[in-house]
Amino acid sequence: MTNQVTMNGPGDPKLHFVFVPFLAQGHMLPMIDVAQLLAKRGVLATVIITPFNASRIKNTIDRAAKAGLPIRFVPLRFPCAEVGLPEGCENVDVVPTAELAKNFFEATGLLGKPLETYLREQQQPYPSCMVSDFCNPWTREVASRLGVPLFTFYPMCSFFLLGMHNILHSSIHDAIADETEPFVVPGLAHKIEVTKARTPELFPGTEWEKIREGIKAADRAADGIVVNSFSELEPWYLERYQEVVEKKVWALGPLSLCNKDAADMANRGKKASVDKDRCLRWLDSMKPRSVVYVSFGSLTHVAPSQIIDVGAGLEASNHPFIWVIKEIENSPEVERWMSGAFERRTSARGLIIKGWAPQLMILSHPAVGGFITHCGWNSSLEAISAGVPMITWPFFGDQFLNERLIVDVLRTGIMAGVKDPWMWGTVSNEVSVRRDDVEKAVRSLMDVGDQERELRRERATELGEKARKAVEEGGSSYVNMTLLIEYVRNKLHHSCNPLGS
Ligand SMILES: *[C@@H]1O[C@H](CO)[C@@H](O)[C@H](O)[C@H]1NC(C)=O
Ligand SMILES: *[C@H]1O[C@H](CO)[C@@H](O)[C@H](O)[C@H]1NC(C)=O
Ligand SMILES: CC(=O)N[C@H]1CO[C@H](CO)[C@@H](O)[C@@H]1O
Repeated sequence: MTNQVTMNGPGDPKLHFVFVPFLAQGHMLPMIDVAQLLAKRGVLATVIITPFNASRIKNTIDRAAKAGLPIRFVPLRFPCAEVGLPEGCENVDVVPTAELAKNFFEATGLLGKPLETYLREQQQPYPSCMVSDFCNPWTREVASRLGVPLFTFYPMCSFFLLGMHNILHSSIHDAIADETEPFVVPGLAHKIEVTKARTPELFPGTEWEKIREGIKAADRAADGIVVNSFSELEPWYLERYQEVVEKKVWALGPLSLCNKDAADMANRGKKASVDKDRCLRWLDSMKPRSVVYVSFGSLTHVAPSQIIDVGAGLEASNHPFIWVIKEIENSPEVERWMSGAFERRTSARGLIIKGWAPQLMILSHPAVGGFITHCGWNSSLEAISAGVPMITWPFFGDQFLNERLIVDVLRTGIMAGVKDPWMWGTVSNEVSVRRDDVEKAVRSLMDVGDQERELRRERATELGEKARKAVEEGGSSYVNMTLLIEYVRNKLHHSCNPLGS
């Protein structure tokens, strides 16, 4: 084969990054952000998606196309029927039951062949590397058959990754019988106290063993790891994590900051369920830093009794609020309670969004002074970037360790007081945080005059500034991206790939 590579600049082979996101909102959007950032630096980016997701992220796709960025979105047919999933079930947040989650992973695994075929058919330019979500360990074989480097993308922070690594390698879990007995995570720079229940393995039990082993194998084979974080946020943890995994870890975040203008921000994810202008007008009418924003993320399912206690606590706090209630949580019981006296009593200072909220736009508004969050990493990082202090309310997965990072290390948040983790795919009937505690947390975070509150706010503001600097030209994440591009370019020059020069 002759050198059929198109040129970027003098003597530079055109770089082509192939992105394989995991089909869950919180994984997909940050990875598309990486793709967009690279495309803005002149690198060709291909993002593998499915038809379902194509319709969901249509806004993002349209805007990338309008901006003339060298980015392609390639929908591959998602094999629902082959694995017994209902048609259209192409995103983890629409998988109907927890049992079917395994089928979902099985279906993603079947994308390997069509992906390879597609990439081979694309003559120009041949892929230079693959960036794959860690939940897609099947990409290891595709990358290896194509002879290109693989990078694993973790939409998480290295505090969590290192913490879990240390916990699993020290076998400290085995030494503890009680799920609720506190222990200190070994080998960290801070004293971080957790329990077994709050540090679950991501894919626990024998039924997930294949996935777990696959992830380990893909990590070993990978040239490096990409995380949605930035050096100034967790310098010690990033360094140490590189040491333990013995490979480079590129921190490219906060990725959401690549959506600078309001339209980009408002247009993330699904179509918003609230008129954006109305939302903005409402925020504009509020005093600076007076509003508390409440959202529990896209995957959790909060029980009606808990929703009612959140509402009662918000009302009792006397602070203005924006509160997101997902469709799935808007049960007849909740609806009845809302449309009764609650909505009337709080209509002057409460905006309730039923469905999907333009979160980035809300968090970036000067009227917002606090965020009750489920501590999903993307939401946490969005709040950190916006300089907004948090009330932490974790549910599952990495969220409990993220809470510790926010409360103990960054000290930009306080705890709502959640005790037990939530089981994915269930609706608990129990109230995890009672209305009085919701009220108390909102008051501690938002009431004016408390010195601790002012210091927390200052720390949050400073961190937000550092976050924004990190992604600017010359900032740490910007430079990390340059280094990643150079790394891939070097590989291309030195590989035996027929397309390397
Ligand atoms: C990312 O940038 C930081 C700060 O500039 C630097 O210390 C680190 O080595 C870079 N990471 C990689 C993988 O090059
Ligand atoms: C993060 O998750 C929240 C809620 O789950 C969502 O509103 C937001 O758009 C997500 N952002 C990214 C970057 O995925
Ligand atoms: C092909 C496919 O499954 N399309 C679905 C995409 O998502 C929308 C809702 O977001 C569905 O209505 C489509 O059927």
